[in-house]
Amino acid sequence: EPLSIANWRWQPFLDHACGALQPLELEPYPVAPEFLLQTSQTGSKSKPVQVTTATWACKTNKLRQVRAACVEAGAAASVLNFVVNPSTSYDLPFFGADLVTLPAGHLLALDLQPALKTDAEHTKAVWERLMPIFERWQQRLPGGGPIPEEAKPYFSPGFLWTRIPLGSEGDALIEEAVKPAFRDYLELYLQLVHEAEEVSPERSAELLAGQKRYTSYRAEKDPARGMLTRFHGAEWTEAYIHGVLFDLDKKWM
Ligand code: DBV
Repeated sequence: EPLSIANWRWQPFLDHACGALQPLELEPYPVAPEFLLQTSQTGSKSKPVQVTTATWACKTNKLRQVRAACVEAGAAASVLNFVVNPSTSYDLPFFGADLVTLPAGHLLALDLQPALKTDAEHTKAVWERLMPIFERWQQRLPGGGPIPEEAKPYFSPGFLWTRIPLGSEGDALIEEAVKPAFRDYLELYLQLVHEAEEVSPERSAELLAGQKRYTSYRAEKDPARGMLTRFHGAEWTEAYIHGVLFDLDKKWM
């Protein structure tokens, strides 16, 4: 079912992704009600801000979990974090998008992230097709600045990463470069999914080990932890991060 959040900046991106997934045979991916939709208040007593955090999720035969974490908090924050977790029976990367609007500006990340970065069988064909897309769009966008050294094993060389100021020029850049980049990354990803064939149990075990490293890293270092904790409390946030957003350790498969 489509998810719609009033006045949410990233709604067109989620709508596009849901539309692009429609040709696949989508099955429900269960999410507990307190994570499907959570509302809270933030800001000061005199200037309260309503926060909505919502989750959209599904799965397919080849994709263990497709999920979007969506935050709408007016001027305080607007986020779409969209991650596709492939089944370990297929030699596929993750799709990751982090579209973040904060009072200080937009912070935007797109990537097809490897589970096994140093394994050419896992990366070569993906990177060859990703790099031209990366180059086309990154050159139109400002750089995002340094990323933590420890994060590097989890990025591809096609990691698109930009920081854009708020305002109409930034809005235009998002429309003219970030939106088509998002479409191109997702289109390539879904093409790779379409082409993927089942791997051996031995290969699947390697992919599982790589996915687990990636997922624990993302859960441990989630840059949204502080924000979500402020909005919804620590208990809810830890359960959301480990039980929904990066749940591979729980839903063993
Ligand atoms: N990031 C998440 C989830 C979010 C989320 C689940 C539900 O993984 C939002 C929300 N990312 C989010 C927020 C910030 C960032 C930052 C709110 C800002 C934190 C802050 O400034 O307070 C990409 N996202 C970042 C940063 C990076 C990424 C490198 C900056 C980190 C920093 O400065 O410390 N997230 C990272 C990444 C992917 C991703 C590579 C995949 C493409 O999703």
